[in-house]
Amino acid sequence: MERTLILLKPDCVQRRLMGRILTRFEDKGLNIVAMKMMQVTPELAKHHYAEHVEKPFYPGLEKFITGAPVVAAVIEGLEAIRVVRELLGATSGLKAAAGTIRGDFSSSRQMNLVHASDGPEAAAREIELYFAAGEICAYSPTVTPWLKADDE
Ligand code: FUP
Repeated sequence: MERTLILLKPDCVQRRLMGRILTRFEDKGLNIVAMKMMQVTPELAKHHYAEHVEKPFYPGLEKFITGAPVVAAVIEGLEAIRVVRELLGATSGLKAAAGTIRGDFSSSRQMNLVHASDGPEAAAREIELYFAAGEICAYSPTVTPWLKADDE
């Protein structure tokens, strides 16, 4: 089992797409084990996007990500980091394949609705950035035996 961090970004909240997008993860059989709505501060944005802080697009990205609340969540499942990234599609909504979340709902590189960790190190770092250990609820949904075989 892997865990990954997602953020429903301000455009997702403002466009009232939270429910429809969370449903895509639930429909896939992934398990939401932590979730909260929160305001990203400029300080948190700089930690989250540490690799981008010096880039020319960063000021606009910070203004966007701090411009309305986000919903942060931890998603758990087999190969969850890759599976969630594939459900999102390419970074730019203009390039993302139809059928992916961004391909279906976004026409923007910046306003691409959802963030997801891009690897195991990022997932560990980002989960810790947004959640205390006690905020993560490990549980096994009763439907689990109908989602995968025992040896998967
Ligand atoms: P991703 O891994 O899909 O989150 O994408 P990146 O790490 O490459 O970029 C982080 C965020 O910066 C993306 F959500 C999009 C945004 N971005 C811009 O707004 N402008 C750019 O020129 C590049 C990225």
